[in-house]
Amino acid sequence: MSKVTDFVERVKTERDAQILVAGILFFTIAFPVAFASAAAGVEGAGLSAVGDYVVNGEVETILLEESGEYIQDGDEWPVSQTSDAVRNEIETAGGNVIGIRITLTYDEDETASGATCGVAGGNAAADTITATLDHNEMTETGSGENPGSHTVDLTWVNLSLLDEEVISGLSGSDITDQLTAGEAGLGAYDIVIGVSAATGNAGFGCERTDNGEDVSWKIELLVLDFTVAPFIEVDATL
Ligand SMILES: [Ca+2]
Ligand SMILES: [Ca+2]
Repeated sequence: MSKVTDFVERVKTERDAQILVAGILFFTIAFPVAFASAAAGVEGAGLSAVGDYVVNGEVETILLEESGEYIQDGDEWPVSQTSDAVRNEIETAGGNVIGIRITLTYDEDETASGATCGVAGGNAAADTITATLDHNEMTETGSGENPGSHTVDLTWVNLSLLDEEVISGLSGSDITDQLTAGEAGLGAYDIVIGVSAATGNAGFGCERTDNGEDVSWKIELLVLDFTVAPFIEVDATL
């Protein structure tokens, strides 16, 4: 007797074999049905239900300009940029432009002249370097003192959602809306860099001079790529 016919014979007569077959049949049918219905539940609710969600997002930068200029004390240096200049890069990064960033670096160029400067040269007084970013009537300003560097970000989506491990009380669609800039992220970006120089004090016979500052900058667009998914708690005790 072959093993198969032997088993069939046992199923006909033995209770253990019958239970085994019933069990195999149950799991073969029940598992796919259970998984399909669980998946349909998630699919059916989609992102429209208010519940618990997790967001995974990454901000990518696209370089608009890397430049520098000597800016006289009290002067402002305007820079105009548009999203058209980097249209392909934006598309490659997913298209969701959520902000603009400027990073400025600057030293101190204060000079001292006079016979006594070797001993009475005094100290430099810090200049203030300011950058203002404008887009669609939104604006952000940030200043720093030299020597040093600082960064100013102007963003127009709710980036705080990325800091939350689990977001509750919103629908997935609401979260998506709050993180999507769409057309509003594109267009013109206006940047103004200004310097307010300060001159330090020196001793008798030495004079300090400060006409402005040599400022370098990097201007970047911020592009957010993200996914929203229902949060499913996994019971570690199972
Ligand atoms: Ca100075
Ligand atoms: Ca200076």
